[in-house]
Parts: sequence; C-alpha cells; structure tokens
Amino acid sequence: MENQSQQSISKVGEKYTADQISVLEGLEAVRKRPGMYIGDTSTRGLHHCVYEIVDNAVDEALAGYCSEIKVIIHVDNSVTVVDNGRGIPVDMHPKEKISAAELVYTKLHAGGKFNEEGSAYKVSGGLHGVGAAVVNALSKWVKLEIKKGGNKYQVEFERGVSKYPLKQVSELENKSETGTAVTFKPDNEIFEVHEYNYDTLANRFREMAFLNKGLKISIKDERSEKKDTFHFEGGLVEFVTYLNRAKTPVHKDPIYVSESREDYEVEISMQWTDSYSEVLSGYANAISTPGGGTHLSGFKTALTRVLNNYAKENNLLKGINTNLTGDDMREGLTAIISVKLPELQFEGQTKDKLGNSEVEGIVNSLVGESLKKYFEENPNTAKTIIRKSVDAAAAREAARRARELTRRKSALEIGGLPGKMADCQEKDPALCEIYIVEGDSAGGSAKQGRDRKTQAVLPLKGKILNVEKARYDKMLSNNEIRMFVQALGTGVGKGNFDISKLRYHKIVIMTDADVDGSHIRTLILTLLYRQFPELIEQGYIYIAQPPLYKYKKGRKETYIKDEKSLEEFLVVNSVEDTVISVGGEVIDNEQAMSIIKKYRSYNRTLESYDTHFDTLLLRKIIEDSNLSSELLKDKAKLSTELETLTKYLKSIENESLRNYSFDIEEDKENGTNQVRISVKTTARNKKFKLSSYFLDSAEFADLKNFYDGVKKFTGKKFKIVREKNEAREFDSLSDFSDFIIQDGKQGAYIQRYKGLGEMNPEQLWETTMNPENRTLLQVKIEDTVEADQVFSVLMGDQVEPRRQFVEENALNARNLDV
Ligand code: 1YM
Repeated sequence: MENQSQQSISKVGEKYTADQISVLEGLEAVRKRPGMYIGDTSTRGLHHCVYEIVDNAVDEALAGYCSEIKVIIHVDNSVTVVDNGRGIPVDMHPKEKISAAELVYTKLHAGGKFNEEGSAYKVSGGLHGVGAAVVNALSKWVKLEIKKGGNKYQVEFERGVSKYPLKQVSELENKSETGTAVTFKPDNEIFEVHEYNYDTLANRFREMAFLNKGLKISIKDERSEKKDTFHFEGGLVEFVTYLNRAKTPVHKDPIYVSESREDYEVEISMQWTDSYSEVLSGYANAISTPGGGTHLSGFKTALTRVLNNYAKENNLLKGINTNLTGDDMREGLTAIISVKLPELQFEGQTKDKLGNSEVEGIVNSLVGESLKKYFEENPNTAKTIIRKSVDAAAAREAARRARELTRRKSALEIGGLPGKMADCQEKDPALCEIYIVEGDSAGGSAKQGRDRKTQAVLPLKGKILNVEKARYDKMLSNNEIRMFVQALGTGVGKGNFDISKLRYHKIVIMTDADVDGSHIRTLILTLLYRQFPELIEQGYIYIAQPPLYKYKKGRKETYIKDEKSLEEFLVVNSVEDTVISVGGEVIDNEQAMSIIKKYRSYNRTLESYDTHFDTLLLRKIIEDSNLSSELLKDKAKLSTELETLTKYLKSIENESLRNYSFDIEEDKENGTNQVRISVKTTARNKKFKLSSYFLDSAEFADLKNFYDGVKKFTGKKFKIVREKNEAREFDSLSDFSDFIIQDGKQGAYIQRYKGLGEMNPEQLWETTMNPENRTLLQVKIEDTVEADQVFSVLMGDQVEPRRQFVEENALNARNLDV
C-alpha cells in the first residue's frame, strides 16, 4: 500500500512544496479509505458524490446568494452541477500560494475557514466543507469553472491533482454574471457501480427543494432525456401536500410552524388524513434523520401535551374511559420536522439519529406554544383531530380485547398454531423458514415438497385484507391475518410485538407469477410494512422466485424464470456454432445475440402498450415520425405530420384491417395541443389521446432510445450458416430474429406454468424451495417516507395518484412482474 501511494504521487511528475505533498497525502488517504468519507463505494457512495457538490451550492443558496441549481447527468455518467451564486473565491491564498478554489478542491479540513473571520460555512449537511476535496480525490477528472468579477476562470484536476493552476479563460459578456460549475467523473477504479440512477437523484433534489423553499433545482439526464424541475414557494407545506397526495386529509390546509430561538430554527408542517399510518420525517440542517432523535421526541411530547390539554379544557373527552396516547393522536398524521442548528451531533449505529440534547427542549417549547395558539384559532381542526384520536383509542382498546380473546382461545384450542399450517421440526428460529403460499393447492405441493426439518408452510386462501384501508381492530378480526400473526409468534401492535419471539428468520412470500399473484404479494407486503416493519428492517422477509417456464429437449430439462430469460436462452441455443453476417460482414456471435436481444426487448416493450395504445401506430411514431411535445405546440406543423402519418396508415389499411382517424384539439391545461385518435378494427373501436405528457414521458424516451440502438440493423440482410448446413438469408432483422427464436425452440417442449399449483411437489422443491438452487429476493426498505408513498398510492382510495404512479412506473412494474 505504501508503495502504491508513493507511486501515484510521483506519477504526476512535478516538483512539490511541502504543503502540496501534505495535500496529496490527504487525497491518498481518501482514495485508500473512501468508505470513511462517503460511506461506501457502491450505489450510495456514487450518488453521495453528487450530493456533496450540490450541498455546496445549497449552502450558497442558504447564505442568500444563489437561487438556482442545475444538475446534468451526461452519457458517460459524468455529472455537471451549476449554480448562480457568487462563485468560489479565486484569490490567492497568502500562505498556500494557490487559489482558494483549488484549496477547496484539494485540501481536507480546509472547509470554509478561508476568509479571516472564518465564516460558519456548511449548513446544508455533508462533510463539513471537505466534500469538494473528497469528490475530487475520488474522481477520474474534475473540471471547475467559475464566473466572478466579470471573468471566467477554470481549473482541472485528475484524481485530485490539479493539471494547471487556476487560470482566467475569458471575459464575460455580462460582467455581473456569477456562479460555479463543476463537472466530475467518478473514478471507475474506486467505485464498483458506475451508473447514476435518475430517480435516486431526482428524489433527493425534490426533497431538497421542499426543504429550501424558493430554491429552484433542475435535473436533466442526457442518457434518456428525462428531466425535472423542483421549485416550491410553499416549502414544507407543499411537501406535506405532496406526501398526502394519495390520502384523504381530514382538515383543509397543512398546519405550519416556523420559529427560531438564538441559533436554532424549527420548521414544521403537518396534516392529518383518514389513513391509519403515521409518517414523521425529520431533518437536521436538511439532512434526513431516519433514526429520529431529539427533534422528533421534542415534537411528539409537545403535540401530545397540547392536544391533551385542549381536549380537557374543552371537555372533549366526556364519557371516554381510556386515556389518549401519543400514538392515538398521531394516527393518520403526516409531519415534517426540520431543524437548523450550529453544531450537529449524530448518534446510533448508522449515525442517522439527531443527538443534540438541547434540541428536544427547544422544539418542545417552540412547537408547543405555536400549536396551542393554532388550535385556539382553529377550533374545528382541533376538534376533528381529537375526534379522530378518540376513535383510534377506541380501536386500540377493541384490538386489545380481541387479542386477549384469541390468546386465550388459541392457547386452549390449537396450541398457538393455525390448523392449516405445516410446521417444521427444527426449533431454532435462525434455522427455520416459513413459506407463505397463495392458495390451498400450491400450499399442498409446498407441504409435500419442502424440507420438513427446516421449512414450514402456511397457505393463505384468496386475497388477504388490505390493511391500508382497515384499522388495527378490523385487521385482527380477519381470519387470514390472524393465522399469519399466530404463525410468526411475535404478536402484533405497539407494546405487544416482540421480535425475540419470532419463530422463523426467513419469511418467504411465494405467489404465482401473474397479476393476481403480484397483487397478493403486495397485500402481504403492505401488512408487513404497516404492522411488522421491524421484520423488514432486520432482513427477515424474502420473495420466492418460482420459474415461469420449463424447457425440455431430449433428457435436458431447464427451468427458466421469465419470458425475457426464455428468449435469451432460445437465442443462445440457436446461435451456438453458427457464423452470422450482417450486410455481408461477419459479426461475432456475442454481438449477434446482443442485437437480437435488443430488438426483441424493443418489440416486447412496444407490445406492452397494446392495452392503452395501438402498437402499429406507436411503432410508426417511434420509428419514423417527428412527433414531439415541441411539434404539438405548432398546429400547422402538427397537421402536416399527421397527414404523412395518415398516408402511410392508409397504404397499409388492408393489411392491418384498421382504420385510423386523428383530431387535433387544444390542451388548455398545458397550453398546447393534443391529438385524439380513434382506431376502428373489425372487432372493436379504440379511442385514446396523444398528449405532451406522453411524448415527454420517460417511457417514450426509453422506446426512442431502444429503437436508436437497433435502427442501423433493421433493414440489413442477415445470413446465418450452421456447420455443414446450407446458409439461410433474411431480408430484415425482424425476419432474422423470428427465425432465431423459432430455431431455438426446435425439437424442444416448452411448458409455461400458469401457477404454482401446476408444479408437482418435486418440481416446486427443485426450482423454488431447495436452498441450493433457489434464488430469493430479500425485501429491503431504503427510505421509509418513500415506502409510505408507494403503499399509500398503490393501496389507498385515491384513483388519480395510483393511475399516475402505475403509468410512471409502468416499465419498472412490468420488469418486476415478469
Ligand atoms: C456547483 C458547486 O461550490 N458553489 C459555491 C461555493 C462557494 C461559494 C459560492 C462561496 C462561499 C463563500 C464566499 C464563503 C464556496 N466557497 C468556499 C470558500 N457550487 C459551489 N458558491 N464566496 C463564495 O463561504 O464565504 C468553499 S465553497 F471556502 F472558498 F469560501
């Protein structure tokens, strides 16, 4: 290791001053132990680099000098972050003899103490001012551009070392323009993962824009043309409205509190909905604190006290024989608690819990006073909330009685285990697994096929209750859920759940690979997430992966997990031992397979739109039309484009047996036009619209990209020669890929399993339950607020957010489902 660091220092081949050597040693330390600075070198660390740079721009915004931040992901996974702040200082540092900007990017622990007064730099979080140097050390290259004082400056670095001193590159046309632009490419030698995930970054920036009201953050992905702009004048109030979009609020506007005392700022927004879950999300200096901490406990104490006092003073608890607990009051509450403070202290194993003890009292007293005032001024809201808490308390009481009853009954009748269940012999939970299986027939196969020593099976019949729409008491009266709870052994609910009583350390959900199966899986996951979150956190929950196909040729039997894998398998089979050429040029088989795979994926994706669009038309739009959201705005150009399209469609009318008509109409909401399309076939009449929403969507961009990847091959002639056989020629990629798939099927028997029940016990064991062959997916929750969203959107009552979610996630959902 020593040698290595020596080497990479001397590689640069320049003479160094003592100061610069200490800089290099600092950067080497970061490269040797990246984990210490950015957590890890996989997905999380990779994305963390962007947050570090963006944090510097956010700090500039918090200081009041920057209003807009732009982030661009480039095709090579380098990232540019631009802000319109003052620009990082470019003046020489008197002692270090390099510009302040270079210092910020090369020196650890240089954070912010540049100006003599030592400005309290860094409020937005992260690495206390060394973020830029850390990112630089972990980047293959960095380019820094600064606009300041009427000039543009620039400096570039390679693996943390500057290639030349900061230099002025031009004078600005607009002399008053200022800002900083940083482009960096994370070093492939350091990171195991190299691709940025658009949604991960976009979600973080949405959150940051909510937390810093007025700040505009935009993100653009040049790999897919996805883009978003986040800008919320309403800040936390808009955040809560966003989080509650799939829920039904029980009072109109979110409550908002913003108070400060000395160096401490407290900002809270909250709103109750008719749901039964609680979403409390805390931030300290805009850093998320999933572990909770003193800001949350201060908030909870204040809320309980104020509501209890209000209820008593206004005689709202008449005739109620149980106390209202904090949990009763927070049922259905969505709240964001954001604090800003001078010196952050984090606690807990993952350092995600706010530890500053002084914060508890400050939040408690500031929030207490404001809420008291709020409820006095808004008695109707206060009464609604208290009524809801009283209901929650009553439900809690009913559930307690129900639980007592089952406990007594089950102890007497069945020794604590549901009758339909088959338990395993082993008693050590760490070695035990339980398969939760859909339906009695699959349950039967699983019971016969399992390893009786360690595997238990619980069949659940039909759809279990959607707990998103049912309160605790109703949930416990549901038979399937009661069986499930009994089987786990932990009990359920606050004060009753005890993870040490868990009887199985692997809980495996095994449902059919179809729409119903995926719905049942979601219902079970909803139950687990809402009632047993600890089981997910501890990594006890898994999803089984039963195969969808069996391929049998002669004696050879192969189980294949989904349609995509089947196609890949067929392609590999068919291409083996052949020589393939395209347009007269021989290509290697790997490349041939990749072309076919891409082309098949493109077609599969196109076809998956069949339910809500016309595949033939969509193909034409993707492959050769100029339709775009830009074009929609221009009615004349749009008409011309549609005429061309009509001409083409008329020309194939007989062949396709379809009749298309287009109507342009105004899309007032978006200030553009949209096209109403009707397709008549002999069988039915389909109507749908083509809007800017669709043309700007990620799916549309995905399709375009897919097609771009195969375009140059579509019209080429393909030739394939198999040993000794005659050559076969094809006029297009479409014909060629059809042949390859058919050829891969030759002489084989392919069975598609419609459900688990179709597999016999041995097959189920071999493919899905045998620990030596099976693949299990472990269920993880990375972000609880995000997870709450997914469940409330998917399982709640609001139709529109669900429709939007399914549409936005259509491709992902399909990928998950197949
Ligand atoms: C795209 C990343 O880093 N912007 C940025 C950074 C700084 C300033 C302005 C800045 C800060 C101060 C004074 C100050 C930084 N400056 C320093 C240091 N965008 C991005 N924009 N003038 C400009 O804190 O007093 C560190 S970061 F230390 F040099 F002042």
